[in-house]
Formats: sequence, structure tokens, C-alpha cells
Amino acid sequence: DADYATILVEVRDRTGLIRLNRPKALNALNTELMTEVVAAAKAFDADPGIGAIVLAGSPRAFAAGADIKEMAGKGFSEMVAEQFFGEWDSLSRLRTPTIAAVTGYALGGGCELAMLCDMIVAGESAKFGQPEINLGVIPGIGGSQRLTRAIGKAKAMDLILTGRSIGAAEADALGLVSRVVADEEAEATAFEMAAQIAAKSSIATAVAKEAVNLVFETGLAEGVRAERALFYSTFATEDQTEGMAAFVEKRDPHFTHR
Ligand code: CO8
Repeated sequence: DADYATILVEVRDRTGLIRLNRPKALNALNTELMTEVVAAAKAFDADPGIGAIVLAGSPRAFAAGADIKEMAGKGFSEMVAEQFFGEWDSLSRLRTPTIAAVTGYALGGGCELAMLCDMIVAGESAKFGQPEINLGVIPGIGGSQRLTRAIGKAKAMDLILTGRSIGAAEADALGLVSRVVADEEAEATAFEMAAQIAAKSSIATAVAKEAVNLVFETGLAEGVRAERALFYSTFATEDQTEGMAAFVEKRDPHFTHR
């Protein structure tokens, strides 16, 4: 895409693709790339023609972390003044479902970026880890929180304190990823999942992910109450009427995302 320097953006049917495109730096995440990914993701999120977003890297690396060369010379005041990398978190507020297709390295900020997505599809070469400890720092894009919620304290402490990385099979066993496939299939699988999701009512998919994400912010009773309210709210949509009518009439639903 001519508008962006560090990413490539593409639309396939109702799926938006954002590809991290600094392959020589193993897609290290710098401020420019963050700004572009966030802008592209927000644009897809605002586009009623887009029902799902795939975030991908290159065969060798989804992303090998925050750009160490950009960070190396910074001091505390500068980090605070810039709110360095704070914008990444806006990806957690997208309503459109997001899928990370990961082959190769997803380290540090790369692992955190994958975890900011709703789902991760891993190719067999995927390597996940939070090696920040080796640099004298810690995860800073939600890794200590999202990794712990994803795989539990015992395993998160192991990865974050030792800095070791894990392969796709271990990530699968730990529940960090939704599916593991051959490397060559990773993007295709993410696109298939995205196409399935994008064919649903986009109101229902947004509400569904909101409901799942409530788990990380509420207690059980409150979450169940909120889920019921969200469920009731879907009965205000034309897509609910259409979806249920289609079932009763034994035909495919035609969702209009209203
Ligand atoms: N930053 C900058 N450049 C990088 C990075 C990175 N994270 N990773 C790789 N590169 C560059 C290398 O410098 C090299 O560039 P050049 O050719 O100009 O020397 C090029 O990519 C290729 O890398 P390597 O030659 O090192 O390739 P190898 O196959 O030998 O090794 C590794 C691959 C193991 C992935 C290795 O590159 C590596 O260890 N990278 C760093 C991994 C890392 O430590 N990531 C964590 C970074 S810290 C972080 O993510 C913090 C996030 C929180 C910030 C939040 C702020 C609020």
C-alpha cells in the first residue's frame, strides 16, 4: 500500500490483511510501524465492508520484538513523556475480530502483539517468548498480563523470568494459540477462519468477543449478568430476526450487519 512505509494492507472479500513489512529487521516494532498498524486496524474497524482482520508477518518472523535500536538510547522521562508504545493497546478495543498468523519469531513485543489479537494461528516454526529480561527490562505491551491470563502463572513466570521461548507445539499445549498448522498453511488458515467469521453478523461477532473478553475484567456473576444483557441486546438486531428465520425456513441466512 502506497500510504504506508512499514506495513502492507490488502482487502480480500470481507477480510482486511495487515502485513508487518520490515523483514530485514525481522519486523521489529518501531513507533512508525505501531502508528501505521493502529491506523490501518482502526480504518478496517470503521469499514462496514470488513468483518475480520488478519495480522501477519513474514515467513521468518511475525515480529522479533520492539525495535531495540529505537529504544536503546531512551531514558525514563522520555519514555513517560512519549507514553512510548502506549498506542498498541488501542488494538484491544477493536470491535472487529482479529487473527494473528504467526510463523517464525513472535518474541517480546511480537508475542504481545499476537496476544493483542483475538486468536493466534501458529505455523510449526512459530517461536513465542518474552525475552525482555535478557535486555534488563520487562514486557511492556501487556505481556505480563495477557500471557499470564492465557497460560497461567506457573508457565508465564517461567517464560518471563528465564526469557526462554517456546515452539508451536508447546504454545498449543499451553493454550496460547488457537490452531497449529504447517507454516505454508498458517496464513491460508487464518484467512479461512476470517472468512467464516466475516460471513456472520458483524454485530454478533463484536458482541461475542466483547462477552469473551469480559472474563478478563469481571468476576463470574457479573460476567454472566453482562453476557445475558448482551444476549438480549442481539434481539434488537435485524440479523437476529434473519438468522432465526433462516433456520426455521431451512435456508442460509443473509446477514446485513444491522
Ligand atoms: N529490534 C531491532 N532489531 C532487531 C530486533 C529487534 N527486536 N530483532 C532482530 N533485529 C534485527 C537484527 O539487529 C538484525 O539486523 P542487522 O542485520 O542490521 O544486524 C536483523 O534483525 C536480523 O536479526 P539477527 O541477525 O539477530 O537474526 P538471527 O536469526 O541471528 O536471530 C533472533 C534472530 C533470535 C530473533 C534475534 O534477532 C533476537 O534475539 N532479536 C531480539 C529479540 C528480543 O529481544 N525481543 C524483545 C525486544 S524488547 C521488547 O519487545 C519490549 C516490548 C515492550 C516495549 C513496551 C514499551 C512500553
